[in-house]
Amino acid sequence: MQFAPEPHRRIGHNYPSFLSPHPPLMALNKPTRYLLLALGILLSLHFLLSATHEPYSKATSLSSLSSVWTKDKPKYSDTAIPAHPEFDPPPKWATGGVGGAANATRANATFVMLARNSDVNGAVQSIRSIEDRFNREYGYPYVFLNEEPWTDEFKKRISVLTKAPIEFGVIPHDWWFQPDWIDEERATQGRKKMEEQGIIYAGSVSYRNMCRFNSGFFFKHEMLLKYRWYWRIEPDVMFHCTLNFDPFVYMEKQKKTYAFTIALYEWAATIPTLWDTVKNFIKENPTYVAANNAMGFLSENNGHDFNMCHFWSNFEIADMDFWRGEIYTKFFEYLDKTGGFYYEASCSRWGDAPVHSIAASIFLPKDKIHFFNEIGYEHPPNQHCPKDDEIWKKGMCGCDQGKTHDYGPYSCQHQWDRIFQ
Ligand SMILES: Nc1nc2c(ncn2[C@@H]2O[C@H](COP(=O)(O)OP(=O)(O)O)[C@@H](O)[C@H]2O)c(=O)[nH]1
Ligand SMILES: *[C@@H]1O[C@H](CO)[C@@H](O)[C@H](O)[C@H]1NC(C)=O
Ligand SMILES: *[C@@H]1O[C@H](CO)[C@@H](O)[C@H](O)[C@H]1NC(C)=O
Ligand SMILES: [Mg+2]
Repeated sequence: MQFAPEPHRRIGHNYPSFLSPHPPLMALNKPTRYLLLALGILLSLHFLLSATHEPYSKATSLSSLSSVWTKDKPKYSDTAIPAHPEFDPPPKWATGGVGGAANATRANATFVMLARNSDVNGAVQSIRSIEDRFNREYGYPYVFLNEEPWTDEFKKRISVLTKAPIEFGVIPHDWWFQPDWIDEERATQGRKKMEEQGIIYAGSVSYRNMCRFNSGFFFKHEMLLKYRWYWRIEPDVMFHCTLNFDPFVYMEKQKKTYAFTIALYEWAATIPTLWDTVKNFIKENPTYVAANNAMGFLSENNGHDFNMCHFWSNFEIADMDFWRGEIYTKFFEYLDKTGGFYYEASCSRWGDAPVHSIAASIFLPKDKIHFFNEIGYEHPPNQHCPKDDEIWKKGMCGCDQGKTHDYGPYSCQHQWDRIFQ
């Protein structure tokens, strides 16, 4: 495996040591060095321009350039590793829809993983699993996001696992950390109260940062802007079945917007402030509610109360243009302004799982939400394993069908199924 970056990428800064080319430049005398340097810059510019017909390299190289030259702007693009030169077939992007003018066979899509440097072993395991069961054949790119700079160790361990392009990005400060206008005393009280109730992650501020970031910001990151579709992956997850199809292309062809594998019932008895906020938003913006929506998944009484059903968002395949659109933007801002991500907290109530689920179920027609039965998926302690023998065999699934979450005690699959009956 060789990692020699394309020439135009060498302008990029901060190449991790394990990737760095070693120009024998320093051995030359001064004038020759400057001449070569000038030539190099010219050549690099040439490559930059000539590479612009390829959307991937265009966007990455331009963004890394701009962050080199604007000193005062913090950089959010850490490292970009291009696709392996021998990767076959080369990624072909769908423009104007699958089967459109370009007859493209690939979607405008990426994987995205939020992780800490300390998550490296779990991240390696997740990438190995998705490469094995799907992406080895498809070469969709990966974007890794972190509020801290990535360590060379993390980048090194990940970059050997795939031939697909990888980008390591840093999250803008204000998209991650608790905003100044949050009343810290009230937030502390909220955390204490939840801790007393024994709610998971109740005392953690960083968990709340993560929930808010995943709810309202990840899709605005400069590394994700150039993509429409994403597949969210977390450290320490497993994909149990070989995919004999491309889920991104499926989403695009079938005109889906949001897809899940596990739907959960959250039993925790909690004060319904998230739902009250949602209801107020709907009252103020009644036109945003979609006809034929999936409210029946969220509520037993036509929206009066929230039944705590949500899609388990550690797995998501979805259209970021929906999150970027007017309705979701207004919805997230409305929720965020209440401070609920910090005052009420615990992701089960004010987190990306219920927030994404509620938005998709109310602002989309229900047939735009898809359950991927074929995708065997495990995020401990829950897993989805296809119950249907045909699907399970065809996918060469490694999971125990008896362990599937689908109709277990905490599952909301019934609430999902019933809205189509
Ligand atoms: N960069 C970063 N990622 C985090 C942090 N906390 C959680 N994550 C990521 O956010 C996702 C959810 O966190 P996880 O610990 O798996 O929570 P759980 O699945 O709800 O138990 C995972 O992708 C984590 O790697 C954090 O403080 N910093
Ligand atoms: C797309 O593919 C179909 C069948 O493979 C072919 O008939 C058609 O001409 C192609 N369209 C374009 C624009 O290449
Ligand atoms: C991919 O999707 C993004 C977001 O919708 C869009 O800005 C970009 O132009 C698309 N790229 C291609 C090649 O279609
Ligand atoms: Mg997790």
